[in-house]
Amino acid sequence: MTYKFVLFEKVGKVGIITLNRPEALNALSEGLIQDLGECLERCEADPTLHCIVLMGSEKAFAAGADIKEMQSKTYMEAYMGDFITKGWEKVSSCRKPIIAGVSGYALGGGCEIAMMCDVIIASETAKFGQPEVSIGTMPGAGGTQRLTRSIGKSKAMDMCLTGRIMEADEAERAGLISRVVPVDKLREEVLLVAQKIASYSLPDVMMIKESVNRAFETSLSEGLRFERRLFHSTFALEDQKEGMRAFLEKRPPVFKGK
Ligand code: DAK
Repeated sequence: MTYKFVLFEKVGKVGIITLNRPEALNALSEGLIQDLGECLERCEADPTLHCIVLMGSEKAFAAGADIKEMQSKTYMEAYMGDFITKGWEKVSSCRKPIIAGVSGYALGGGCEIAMMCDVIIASETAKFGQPEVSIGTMPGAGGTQRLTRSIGKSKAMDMCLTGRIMEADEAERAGLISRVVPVDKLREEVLLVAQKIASYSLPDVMMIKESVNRAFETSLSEGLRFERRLFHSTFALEDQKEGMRAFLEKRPPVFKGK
């Protein structure tokens, strides 16, 4: 299947989605978000895919929601139409791990989509920001919430209230991203990380993702209980028996994803 605004390719067990609206710096139009949502659904449904990579171009991961589409919307149109909610939630509700590979601008909704992913790996040229305040609005896809949980109140306030840009090195120090790599190595590094994750047992990987995400929704004691329950359940996996047997037999494991 092909899409108008995203490119899709499979490399082994990794699905690579590339946002592809270069003339608008990958501004997240309704069409692009719809394509992204459909492509993610397809990755979720494909049992041969264990990990997803989401990238943009070298100049822009995404420069935000499409301002041309939004500018003339009325309050009633936005509220009653649940404006740009649907496709966006496909990213945060995806159960397989998603690695964002960010180069260039990740602004507004672009920064928010990156934060919906599980790991952000950025090139040295990456620029993160929530500049909505500068165009008369505010972050609307999790910017005030995920950024605050990620980099703390003071920096999140600074970003959202001033609309300033945060370069890759600061983003790494602040904990927004996990690694910074040279721009010409970004795809290769992101793919290596995705392939590493994809080499493990898929149910294990999905449970780890679910458990880490619980940390944002629960108290510590409830989160620990949740983690313990999932940990116990991994003993029902053939992959747990195989993984530990392989360790004892000093050979690489062969995971079956069950
Ligand atoms: N929307 C539409 N077009 C955009 C765009 C955007 N966000 N960003 C760039 N473009 C277009 C430009 O209009 C230009 O098109 P032409 O004029 O050539 O037709 C083309 O991309 C190249 O852009 P520039 O000429 O401006 O390129 P520069 O290198 O000079 O500047 C820039 C790059 C990224 C600094 C600049 O383009 C810029 O400031 N862009 C806007 C950034 C921004 O304000 N983003 C935040 C948008 S608000 C929600 C979900 C999401 C959201 C809200 C709610 N829900 C789920 C409820 C998100 C809101 C936002 O993201």
